[in-house]
Amino acid sequence: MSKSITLHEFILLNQQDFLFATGELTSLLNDIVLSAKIISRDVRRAGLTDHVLGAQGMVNVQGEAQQKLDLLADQTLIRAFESSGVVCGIASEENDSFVAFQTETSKHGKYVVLFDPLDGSSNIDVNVSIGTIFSIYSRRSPLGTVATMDDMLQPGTEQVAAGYVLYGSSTMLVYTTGNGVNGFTLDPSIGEFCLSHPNMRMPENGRLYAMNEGNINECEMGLVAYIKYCQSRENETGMPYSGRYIGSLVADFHRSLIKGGIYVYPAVPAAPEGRLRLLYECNPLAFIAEQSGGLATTGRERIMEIQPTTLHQRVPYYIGSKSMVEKAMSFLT
Ligand code: AFP
Repeated sequence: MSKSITLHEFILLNQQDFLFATGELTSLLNDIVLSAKIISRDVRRAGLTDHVLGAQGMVNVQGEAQQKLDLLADQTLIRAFESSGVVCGIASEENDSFVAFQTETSKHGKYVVLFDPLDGSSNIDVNVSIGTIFSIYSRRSPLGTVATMDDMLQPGTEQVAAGYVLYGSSTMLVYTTGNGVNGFTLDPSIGEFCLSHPNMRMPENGRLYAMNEGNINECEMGLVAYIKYCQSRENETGMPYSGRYIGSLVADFHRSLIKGGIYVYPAVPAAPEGRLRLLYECNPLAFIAEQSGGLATTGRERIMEIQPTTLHQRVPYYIGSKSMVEKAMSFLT
């Protein structure tokens, strides 16, 4: 049997991909790997200990009930980034504002990290897949100073790296640094992520569509027509597509990455800008989608080209197989 490559080895082997590499991004990715192992351990124990399952009793800036595991994951990541020495600040879906680290070492950190510590948290208590999503940017403010809002509000095209950890039937970490997408599965017996999905390519087309169809009567006519097309024999397969919706974007996206498919979260009256957050969810997955051959748009414009104006900005989201996203967009006026 050939020896599997661990994520740690893979990151080191690919360090030369980064122009003027100093090892700092490598070290940051390794911090994320360690946090992923800690969060995965906590997720796997959900239900066994009191401090993991259930609501924390607080509501986040988006008005959503925070789960205990949301906060545990958030704190795990913030601690890792604060002590990394290469990150000057972070922004997280769970916090009202961004955090600028205050130590001298942090002020010299080159990077900012934006993340959703636990995406799909309403699925925690029902034992359905959830995930962590992250996005890394080079800071814009001068080295030696504290991070600023300007560091956080960068378009997705500026991402240096992005990825997600999926706590599913196994724990997987998928990431890109702009040179394709690779996936690693956590082998619990050795506590290491091993390269299991090298050079991931999203199928150009698919026959699975995902959206919260409870909202269908609230959607714009073009989207209603596209969903009818998915359900008809009019599409190129001559058979209705299958509907699949987990309600954890990261898990729905992962399925599209492997099998092909489209995920849509449109603007609806209850969420006039859409529900998903540009900085924590949409941009990182858009980077992975594009790097694997897929597409991510608002239905009208490329997600990664949007200039963010606020930290918790939301956007309509169409992501998945290139042909399917293009087809969906052709229905919108
Ligand atoms: P939470 O992380 O707050 O549970 O949000 C999950 C999410 O952002 C995304 O992962 C889901 O696809 C989407 O919301 C689910 O929204 P609906 O419940 O409206 O379908």
